[in-house]
Amino acid sequence: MEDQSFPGGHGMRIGIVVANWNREVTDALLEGAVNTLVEQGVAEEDIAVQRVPGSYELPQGAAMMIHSTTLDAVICLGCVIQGETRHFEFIAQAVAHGCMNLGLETLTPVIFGVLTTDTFEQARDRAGGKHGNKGVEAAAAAIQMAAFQHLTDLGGDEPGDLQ
Ligand code: DLZ
Repeated sequence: MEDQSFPGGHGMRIGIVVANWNREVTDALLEGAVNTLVEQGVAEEDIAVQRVPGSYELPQGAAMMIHSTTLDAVICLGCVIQGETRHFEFIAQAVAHGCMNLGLETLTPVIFGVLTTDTFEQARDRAGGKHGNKGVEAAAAAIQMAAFQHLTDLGGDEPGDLQ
């Protein structure tokens, strides 16, 4: 990590919900996320992975995880590709709003790790290709938000101290 003050993930328990649609891409996002969590100190046994059919089901899958087990954050991983249909807009917007609302309602950080691209190639480029891996970014965001929440739970430092 570039930021030396980045909080570690030791002792954190992180859920990951992954969509099966465009699985080649979502598997690469999952790999990037899990590797990053482990590199940052999250124990492998504290990473819970669940699969859902498509990105549309990600918020509901995340809600099920939050309500059935104790988690410090949930990462939603998916890949929505603009096709011939208007499914793209409906799915992408529903997932984005669903993740945001779930995080606000439960105060468990819900991380939006969903690629929304015009082509499959663009998605591949962002799942371990020339434009990095959004799964890595999502894992970093999960740790940062979980640490933020721990600080606020303790009523201690200002959130700004995490920057
Ligand atoms: C139906 C659909 C379509 C057309 N495209 C995608 C996509 O690009 N990425 C994705 O994750 N899921 C897609 N789906 C499936 C929906 O997310 C959902 O699983 C189904 O509509 C069933 O609710």
